[in-house]
Amino acid sequence: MQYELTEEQRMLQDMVRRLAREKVEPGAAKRDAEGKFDWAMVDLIRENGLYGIDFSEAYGGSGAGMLALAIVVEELSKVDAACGLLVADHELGSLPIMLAGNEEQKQHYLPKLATGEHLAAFALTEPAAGSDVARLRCRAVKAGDSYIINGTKNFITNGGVANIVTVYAVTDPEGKPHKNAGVFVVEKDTPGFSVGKKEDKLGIRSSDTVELIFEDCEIPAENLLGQEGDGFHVMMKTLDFSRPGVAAQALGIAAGALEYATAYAKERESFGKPIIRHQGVGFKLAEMAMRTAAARQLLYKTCALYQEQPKDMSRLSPELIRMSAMSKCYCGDVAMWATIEAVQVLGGYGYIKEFPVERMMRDAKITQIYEGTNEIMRLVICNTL
Ligand code: COS
Repeated sequence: MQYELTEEQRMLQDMVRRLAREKVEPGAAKRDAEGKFDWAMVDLIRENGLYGIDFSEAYGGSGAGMLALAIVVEELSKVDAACGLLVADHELGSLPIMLAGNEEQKQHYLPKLATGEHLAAFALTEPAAGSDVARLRCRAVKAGDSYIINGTKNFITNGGVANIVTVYAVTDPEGKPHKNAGVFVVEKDTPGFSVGKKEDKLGIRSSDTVELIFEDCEIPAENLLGQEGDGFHVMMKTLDFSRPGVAAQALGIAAGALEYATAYAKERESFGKPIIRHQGVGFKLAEMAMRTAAARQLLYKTCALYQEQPKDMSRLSPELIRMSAMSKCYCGDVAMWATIEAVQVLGGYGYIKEFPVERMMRDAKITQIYEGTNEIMRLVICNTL
């Protein structure tokens, strides 16, 4: 395994960094204030071929791998975490098809997802459960050549804008908890499928977060991914593969806050010198730099290991499951901590909306919550020791 980024990965990083500075950063504060989904960001990602970065070439992707995906999400998230999430969540919604879909399903769905012509969302969480997957209630009942889905999913990123949603639903309520569900592809215009309440959030405000409602929603039986009973394992493996994407978003937030606070501390003077030269401030920045660098190493290593794994339903080793959880947990905690420190470095200016660090602090919080809370991540880590 090569330790440094390859020439191609560096070029990708430079390209996305420039794109982020020129096209994403200028509108980030406005998008946050308005809390409105911005299709211009989707177009930008589409035009630059970033949606398909970790999709296999066989299905129209660039096959650049998970580390390339992390680089893209990190660079976008440095200036706007909601924009980085567009890419990470699209991957999350598509992963059940990549991992558990049959050849026909892959050929049918993945090429349009790879170009971003279609967007994907992932629907697992319900009002009554998010962490305790085995107790989810959404139901899928087989009726001839169809399944009828009933239930509600909430906090679904991209739920209102996606063309397809990968949905977890219980097929056998009397069955064993981890063997009683399936994952289904539901297309946007299916009768009985509707978008409910849109959430007004603390952070990642321009990201689309909605409730999805299934009322006698009839889908073809061939939209089941894998077999009935595979659902829990499909979702667990999806999350193992997707959590590095959230980690990359968190890492980007931390790195963006570090960059901004450092530049500020070099300019701003107090007691006759730049505040970075006061150890109270300088040591904060040193600590932020250290933890951000450590988070990046952990994440990049995880991605390098994951991109060697086959995207199918074979079992991952406990070490790999742990690496993914550690990356997500550590990067999320670093993002939260580093953005609070960045606000402190900017003092009063850190607390007002004219400067981006308060937005970064609000955006960071979700990375400790979604795709498995950091408490669940610690559970996964200790379960795999
Ligand atoms: N990767 C792969 N397989 C996993 C796994 C993982 N991360 N975690 C558990 N499994 C497997 C186990 O190996 C076990 O397999 P067998 O039944 O074949 O032995 C099975 O799943 C059940 O495991 P366990 O008994 O540990 O399941 P629990 O119901 O106790 O739940 C946790 C385990 C809590 C780890 C799981 O439910 C989870 O990850 N929850 C968080 C879900 C989440 O991220 N929600 C956020 C919303 S999505 S944005």
